[in-house]
Amino acid sequence: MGKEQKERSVDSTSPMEHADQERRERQIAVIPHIVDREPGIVEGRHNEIEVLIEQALKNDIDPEQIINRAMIAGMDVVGQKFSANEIFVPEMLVSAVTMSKGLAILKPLLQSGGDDSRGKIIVCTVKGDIHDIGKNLVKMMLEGAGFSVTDLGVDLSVEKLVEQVKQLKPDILGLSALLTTTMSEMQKVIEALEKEGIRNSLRIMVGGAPVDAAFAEKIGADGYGKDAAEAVQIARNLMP
Ligand code: B1M
Repeated sequence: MGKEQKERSVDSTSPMEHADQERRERQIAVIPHIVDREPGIVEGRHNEIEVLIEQALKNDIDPEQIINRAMIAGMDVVGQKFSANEIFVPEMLVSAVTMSKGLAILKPLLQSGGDDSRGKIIVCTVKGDIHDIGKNLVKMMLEGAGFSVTDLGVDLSVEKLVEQVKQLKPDILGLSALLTTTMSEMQKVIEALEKEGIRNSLRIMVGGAPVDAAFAEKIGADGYGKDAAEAVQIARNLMP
């Protein structure tokens, strides 16, 4: 390609695309100042999160961007600070409360108002694990995508889960674990469903920070979602 031709192709972006790009850059730049990682989630300012989110929305920032770029990023900072002994469980808990409050505010904006007819899903956090923010987010996104989701909560025993699967007959079972020590519970669930002869009546999707695709395959799960958006994609693919 000649120099002149190259320049022309670089300039070929339409004014609309330029405007879109500028808008995106402006939004990304403004997020840290509004739902700031520091005052917002990391410092657990639960009394201010509503106002911070309102400001972000007024600035035309997409709810999913607020969640992913500001809030989840904030929780990652919390995790790093906890690992470095800069903060402890009580502070982590206040950040979690702030995060949950923020998600509740944004929830209606993520709902599609669909007819819940895409399929039936059970979600829960496995036995021994009380982390529920990621699981709640996955639930919200699945509902937003039109699935009917039953949330069985946290720290759920294998026995209770098997009982609920028999009763509710979901298309998909979604298991979340945030601790390396509770990942093995996922395998126990699958083994228990196999023992009951109902493993093949549903699809199993797993996720959570320590989980990956290789682990999912190793324990015989049908799918792994890296984040809530991917979980929706996987759930769609898992539906018959
Ligand atoms: Co805990 N905690 N925590 N904690 N905590 C972690 C997980 C940790 C990584 C922090 C750290 O050390 N850096 C560490 C685990 C280390 C490990 O096992 N390798 C840890 C620890 C050690 C602990 C305790 C043991 C601390 C203690 O008591 N000494 C204790 C355990 C309690 C228990 O469960 N038995 C504990 C307690 C807590 C709080 C209660 C204080 C609080 C949880 C409050 C709550 O959930 N209601 C808490 C928090 C907040 C965290 C961090 C900081 C944040 C977790 C979070 O909410 N992230 C976390 C560090 C971190 O992850 N950065 C940490 C935001 C959320 C949106 O992301 O949950 O990853 P996540 O979910 C994502 C994906 O993973 C995925 O999609 C979500 C959205 O993108 N996903 C799925 C999740 N589930 C899915 C399911 C799917 C598909 C995708 O399909 C079904």
